[in-house]
Amino acid sequence: MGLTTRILLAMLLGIVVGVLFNFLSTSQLLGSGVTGVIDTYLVDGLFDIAGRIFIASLKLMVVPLVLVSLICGACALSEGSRVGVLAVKTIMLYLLTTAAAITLALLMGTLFQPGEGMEGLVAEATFEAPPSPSLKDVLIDIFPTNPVEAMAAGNMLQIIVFALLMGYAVSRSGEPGRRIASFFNDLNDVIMRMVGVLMAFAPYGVFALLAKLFAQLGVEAIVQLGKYFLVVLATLLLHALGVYSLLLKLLSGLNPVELIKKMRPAMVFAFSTASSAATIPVTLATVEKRLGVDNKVAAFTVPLGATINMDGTAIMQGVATVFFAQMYGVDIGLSGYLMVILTATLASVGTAGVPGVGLIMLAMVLQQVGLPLEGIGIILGVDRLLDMVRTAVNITGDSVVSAIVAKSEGALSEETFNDRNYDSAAN
Ligand code: DAS
Repeated sequence: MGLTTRILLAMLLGIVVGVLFNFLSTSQLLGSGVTGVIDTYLVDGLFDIAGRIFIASLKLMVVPLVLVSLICGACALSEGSRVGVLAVKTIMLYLLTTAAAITLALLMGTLFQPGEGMEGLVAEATFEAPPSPSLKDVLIDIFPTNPVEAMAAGNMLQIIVFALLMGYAVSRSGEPGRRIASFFNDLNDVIMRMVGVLMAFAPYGVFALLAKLFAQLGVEAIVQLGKYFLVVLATLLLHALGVYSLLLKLLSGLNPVELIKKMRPAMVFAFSTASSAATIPVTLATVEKRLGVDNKVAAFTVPLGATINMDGTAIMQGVATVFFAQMYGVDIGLSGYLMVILTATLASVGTAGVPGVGLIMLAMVLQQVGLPLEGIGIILGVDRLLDMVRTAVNITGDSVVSAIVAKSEGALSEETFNDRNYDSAAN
């Protein structure tokens, strides 16, 4: 049985076991003693430990993989001096898909009115908005003052800038540069092999994360905010299966069904971890080995996308903004909606893909349009599950843009892309 199949089965099994434990806990069918043992030794014990180790093992590989693979990619790109063109194409497509996502979300929120009749809902918790970074701060912060500090902090944009600069310099260094490039290519192979080794343990990690989450998931919050939850979910699916498919077909002629089937392992990782950043090693390996995107493109587009391209997050922010405007009876008008699109798109540029970052950015968006932040405390209860789904959408958007850009640069193997061996997973 291939790794992809095992990961998908582990996901389903984790959800079933989690829901079962949730039912036993809420129904007290087995008595508080047995339920207490399950919670203590399994849910908060074995599952919690295995899940955290799994996420740590993924995060372990992010910085070395992004740094080394991007230096290799930049070396190869610089020979064709295509770095600038690649960067412009990639960033333009990422901003386009994010703006499309939030526009779709505002339309769906206006159409289905999730906030209608929700006046008087009480917030679960208060929420302080972090200061909104200005465009100037975001641009200045992209350039590292200390590469070691950037790597230690996992500052993806600064690591990307440093790696691009280093790769460019290596490609301009004649014979010594060729030796260094060869070293980095060998090192990249070793790191990708390490990712493959870690992925072999993925089914256990995915099972543990999902079993724990669904064992503790509060269903009542989802019922109370059912309409909001369903509108976000429907918009995420519409964007992932509709907008991405259209974009991929129109701009590259590639088959969107193939892409979705091949990206399943990375989607499950993103869903399980709720972190685009932690999923980078899997997204990168999957985009290269299963979609056939050359490393010189994927090494740039995937880490960049995990940081600045969060379409799923933008969708939640769009629907949540309409939900709050309706709930508080505030008419933010067309200018307000345009401000939401701009703020949400910019807010996603400077924030890393980690669990819950979408809510932090939502605070910036709400502040921009003058909506009270208390509303965030109301949707907190359903946000974890939505975060997992929108993270899977985020990395899917990264893979779609990677394939489009690679195809346009003649850096995508269509033979690999169309190869139906779905278990030649990324390892
Ligand atoms: N969990 C974030 C990510 O990793 C998305 C979000 O919080 O909305 O992409």
